[in-house]
Amino acid sequence: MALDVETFALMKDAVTRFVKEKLIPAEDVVEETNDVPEAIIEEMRELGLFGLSIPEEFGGLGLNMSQECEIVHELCKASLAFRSVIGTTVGIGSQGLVMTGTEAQKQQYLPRLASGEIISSFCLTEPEAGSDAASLRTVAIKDGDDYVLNGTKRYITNALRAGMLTVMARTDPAKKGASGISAFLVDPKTPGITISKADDKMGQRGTKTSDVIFEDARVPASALLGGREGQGFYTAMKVLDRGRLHLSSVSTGIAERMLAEALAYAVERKQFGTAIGEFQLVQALLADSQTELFAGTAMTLDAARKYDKEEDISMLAACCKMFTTEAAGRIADRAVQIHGGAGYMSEYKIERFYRDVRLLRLYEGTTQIQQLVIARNMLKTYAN
Ligand code: COS
Repeated sequence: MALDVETFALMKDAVTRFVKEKLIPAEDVVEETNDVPEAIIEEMRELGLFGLSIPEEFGGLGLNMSQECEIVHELCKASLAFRSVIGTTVGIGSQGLVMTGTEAQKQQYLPRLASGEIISSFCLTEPEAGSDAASLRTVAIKDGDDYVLNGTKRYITNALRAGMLTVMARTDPAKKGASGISAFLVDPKTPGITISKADDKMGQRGTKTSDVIFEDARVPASALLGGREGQGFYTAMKVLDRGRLHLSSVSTGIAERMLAEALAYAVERKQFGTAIGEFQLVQALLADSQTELFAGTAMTLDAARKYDKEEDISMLAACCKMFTTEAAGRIADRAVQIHGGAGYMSEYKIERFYRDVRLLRLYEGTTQIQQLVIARNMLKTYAN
């Protein structure tokens, strides 16, 4: 599944223009209102951005992973709030359905997700189950033709905007680990579901996360993803492998933007009678950032190409996620340093990006979880 080379080039061009002409000029509005303007979301629909990863037969663009990474990189040269609006629908919220959904489930949701008519969210994390995702406590107990859901999900991106939730819940409470978990496609308007107000965060204003609370929420048996119990955790892990490549491109995109801001400042700002970019210590900051940006972009595309060839990329995705998100943190820090005192002032966007990128090292698996995934894979390969 991939868009042909010429159409893809046009698409990428359109996104580059959209970022420059519409998104970057709207960054301050997003910051002030803590929301993305509806007119921009409408333009995202028109550009087909909600359907990037959804197969063409269901109305999406059907990009392969390498193409998705390239588009996401472009999009993330603007504030991360814009990508977040489409992020869950393109990535973790919909891909379980694309990978394992029944034909009827795909027909029910994918065309509306692809057009952006509805947005999806991925409900895995809970108050007591973050890194240890397999310990989740939300239950879905079979009752006649239905399942009854009880539990709380936490920090759920786009739950407030969502028309479909992919919910991981324990269908077999007797099984404590991964094998007792199933996934459900749930309408957030179902009686018994409450979505809390948006969380206050360190950064990434305009993105929306909130709790999703299930109190005897009754869903039909047809909501069970793929029609099979006990598959939810495995599906979530596969979705996260893919999501980690997507997030690596988020990281390289915003890193490129921060470096561009730092370079422009270094050329324009004069001290000791010359542009600070002429000083070798500032050049070292620029060069280190450029090198890490190139490395992160190259490794992500390499892993994405392997994903497209259906190779197992669990370990590589974790390597990419760890390197690119940590590098984005370092690049943000150097960009602030190059800006000097101005880098601490809200008037310059770099302090905002510095706060925004801090989240990258936390969500969809912390750096420490990526290390664990990488080392476990190495040990497994050695043992075999
Ligand atoms: N693809 C498919 N299956 C996978 C998998 C993957 N990438 N990773 C693990 N599994 C399977 C394992 O093979 C194992 O199968 P069995 O039940 O048949 O033995 C099962 O899942 C459990 O795996 P494991 O024993 O490795 O699970 P752990 O509980 O030790 O933890 C980690 C696995 C830590 C990697 C997982 O919980 C994780 O990724 N945590 C972070 C969660 C996260 O990213 N949260 C972000 C919130 S979503 S925005």
